[in-house]
Amino acid sequence: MSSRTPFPDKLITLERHIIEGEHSHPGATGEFSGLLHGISLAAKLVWREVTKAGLVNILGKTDRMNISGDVIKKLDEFADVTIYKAMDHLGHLCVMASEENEDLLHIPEHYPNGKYALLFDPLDGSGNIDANVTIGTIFSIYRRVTASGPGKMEDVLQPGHRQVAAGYVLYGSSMMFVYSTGHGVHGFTLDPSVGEFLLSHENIRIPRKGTIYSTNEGNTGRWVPEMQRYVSYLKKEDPETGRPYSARYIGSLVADVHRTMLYGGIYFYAGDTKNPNGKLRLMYENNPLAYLVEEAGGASTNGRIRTLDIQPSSLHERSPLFIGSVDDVSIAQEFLSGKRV
Ligand code: AHM
Ligand code: MG
Repeated sequence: MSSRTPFPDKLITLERHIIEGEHSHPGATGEFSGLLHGISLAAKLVWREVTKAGLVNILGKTDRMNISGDVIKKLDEFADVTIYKAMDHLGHLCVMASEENEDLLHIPEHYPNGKYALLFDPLDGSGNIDANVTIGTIFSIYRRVTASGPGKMEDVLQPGHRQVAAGYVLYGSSMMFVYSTGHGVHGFTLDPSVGEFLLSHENIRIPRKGTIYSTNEGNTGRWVPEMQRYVSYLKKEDPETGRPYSARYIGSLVADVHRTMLYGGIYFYAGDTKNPNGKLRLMYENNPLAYLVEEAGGASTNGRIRTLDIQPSSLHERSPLFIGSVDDVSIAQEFLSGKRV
C-alpha cells in the first residue's frame, strides 16, 4: 500500500473499539455494542442542539421542576427525551431511570425488554449552559436482577460495584465520549467532519497524587471542622511540590471529574450542616464517575465508605463525594475520620 494512503494506520472509531472489546469476550452477544452505539447517537443529537443553543433561542426555563427541585431548562428536557427515545426500542434494556424523572422510565409495551438497566443524568452542569461552559451526559449500565418482563426498582437500585459499564459525554470545546466496560477507561473525540468518535485517550490513568483540588468552597461556613481543617491543609505549602494545591472549579461535575482524571488531584462535594448528604445524586452522578475513576486507578468515597459499596435505597438519593487520585482521597478520609488534624 502506498505510504501516502489517506487512511491513518491507527484510526480507531468508537464503534470499532466497542466491537473489538466485545469480541475478546467469548459468548458476547453484541448487545453492548448496540447499547453504547445508541448512547453515542443520542449524544450527537444533544451536541447538535447544544452547539446551536445560543442561535435558535432554545434556552429558557420551562415551567416544570425536576424531582430535586431545580428548574429544568429546555435543553435538559431535550437531552432527557432524546436519550430515552434513542434507547427505548433497541431490545437491550428492561428499564431506564433519569435524574430528571421521579419514577422509573419503562420500555414501551410494543418493544421487547432486554437484560440491562440504564441510568443517566441527561445534562449535568446545566446551570452553566447560558455561559457556554462545558456540560455533559453521564450514564451507568447494570445487568438486571429480575428474570424477565419489564424492569423493576431492584434492577436499578444496585450498588455501584455491580455496574457493567459507565461513561460520560462532554459537550465542550470539542465533544468527547469516555467509557469503560471494566477494562480501562478510554476517551474518544468527535471528528465533526466525518461525524465519528475517534480514539484520542487510550487507557486513561489518573496520577497517584495530584496538585489540584476542586470544590465549591463557598460552602466552607457550613462544613464540619474536619472538612475545614482538610481544606486548610490543601492551602498550606506542600513540602514535596513547594507550593499549595491549586483550586479549580468549573461547577459541572462531569467536566471537573474529567480534568481530575487527566491531571490528578481531588474533586469533592461534601455534606454540610444544611445538606448532610451534599448535593450530588448517587445513582446518576457519583456511581458512574466512581466506576470510571476506579477503573483509571483512582478512588472514590462518601467520606466513610467506598462510593461503589453504598447500598442505594432510593432513585434520587444524594451522597457526599470525594473522588480522584488514590493518595488525595485517602488524605481527605484521614482528615474526615479525625486521624489527621
Ligand atoms: P446538575 O447540573 O445535573 O443538577 O448537577 C449538579 C451540579 C454538578 O454538575 C456540579 O458539580 C454541582 O451541581 C455544582 O453545584 P454548586 O453550584 O453547588 O457548586
Ligand atoms: Mg448532574
